[in-house]
Amino acid sequence: MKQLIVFISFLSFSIQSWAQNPIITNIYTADPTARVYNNKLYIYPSHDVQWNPEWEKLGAKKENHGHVMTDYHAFSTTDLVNYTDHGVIVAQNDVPWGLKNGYGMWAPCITYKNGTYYYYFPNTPADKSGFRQTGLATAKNPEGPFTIEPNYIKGLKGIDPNPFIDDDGQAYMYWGGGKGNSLKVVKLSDAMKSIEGETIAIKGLPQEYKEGPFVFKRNETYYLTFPLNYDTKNSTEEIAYAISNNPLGPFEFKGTIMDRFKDQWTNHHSIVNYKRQWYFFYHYNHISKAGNLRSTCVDSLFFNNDGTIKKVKPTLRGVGIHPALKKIEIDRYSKIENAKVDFTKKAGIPEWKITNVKPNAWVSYNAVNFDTKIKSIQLNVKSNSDKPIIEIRENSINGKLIAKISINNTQNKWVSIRKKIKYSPKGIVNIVCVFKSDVENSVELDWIKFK
Ligand code: FUB
Repeated sequence: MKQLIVFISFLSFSIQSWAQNPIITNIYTADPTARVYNNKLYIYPSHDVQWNPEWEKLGAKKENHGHVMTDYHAFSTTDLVNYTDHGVIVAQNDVPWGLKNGYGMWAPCITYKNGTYYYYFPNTPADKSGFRQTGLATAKNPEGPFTIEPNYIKGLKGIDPNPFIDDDGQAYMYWGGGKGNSLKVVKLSDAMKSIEGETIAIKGLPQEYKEGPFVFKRNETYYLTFPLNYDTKNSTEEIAYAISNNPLGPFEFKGTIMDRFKDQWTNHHSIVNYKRQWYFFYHYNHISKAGNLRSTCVDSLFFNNDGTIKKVKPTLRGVGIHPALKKIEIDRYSKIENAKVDFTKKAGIPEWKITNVKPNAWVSYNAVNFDTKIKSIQLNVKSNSDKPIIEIRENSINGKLIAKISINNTQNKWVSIRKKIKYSPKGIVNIVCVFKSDVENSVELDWIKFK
């Protein structure tokens, strides 16, 4: 998979184009909060970086959990296919109350009220008043510039702040992490810069480790969703949820939204409705395969008729209608049989390929929009045998034949080949690549592109 990058030399502003999971690959991002502002979908994740031992000379100390987090970026999209990176919006060494080089900028969250965007973030305090305190930065635009408040908000010691504003205008802050009744909620003042009234430790949830609360409202029901780990020593986090008819609870536990990843301790999510579809944003270590260098992903979320949430299965394909003329990274497949995916390039912006192709292998890629007539197809392939064939079919392995490409031996070099198509699909269809070769591993496929 290769992503198009256009750097615009205007401050640190860059525009990037991604699709499929992970949706952000130029930097490692985790804990994504997705919000819709001005008809655009914005993503506010945290930013994982690799620890540099040189930083110890500057007085920095690596925390033993291994998260190293320096600053926050904001991203936006209008089609869930092309994303813009708006650059750094808040950085650790600009936080007046923060420990310089503290590397503790964990999961942030944002909300909007009366013309102002309120961005809440955890950070290591310089006054040693706790592991993390919650800071606030405000802006007039969703991508900033943000102004950081001089002090942290008193009474919000801890991690993973999640502001929620109810339909009557009352704002609440959820936050916390740990075992027992560790998730908390409190009202925020009208000015959004302090807490008001009593802090409630939310009861009725599993007593094991929880963090990262994210609350949303649908049809008068308040959904409190959160990462949950039943066995912090031997297991990893799933995303679970509870419901209530009151933002302060009591909440009734309902179960799992996303099952745990076996090879990544954390997961952290947000849920948003955009253009009449619900989406589940989360993180997984697709690129690094390391627990503390995570990448933001998105998949669709659906409700049952009774308001309960259907489990979300993480996919590589992700979401978004793919324009037919945009390069298709087929290695971010919808379904695959008798083949595998591996990196072609891991450093920098990663790329993947379809490999280990066995006889009768096929790969499908859903939701490609053929709103223009296509004439040819281009494939980036590598082959070490004569005449393996790739058929491109519509919707299924026996579907209408779009193109049939016999591939010469490329002597194990990547080659881009072009072929006239036999049939141009119409509307939104699924693309299926069927590999026809009796020789195992005779061909690898990187991407396809219709013209
Ligand atoms: O990203 C650092 C921490 O890991 C977050 O604050 C937690 O929710 C977990 O994802």
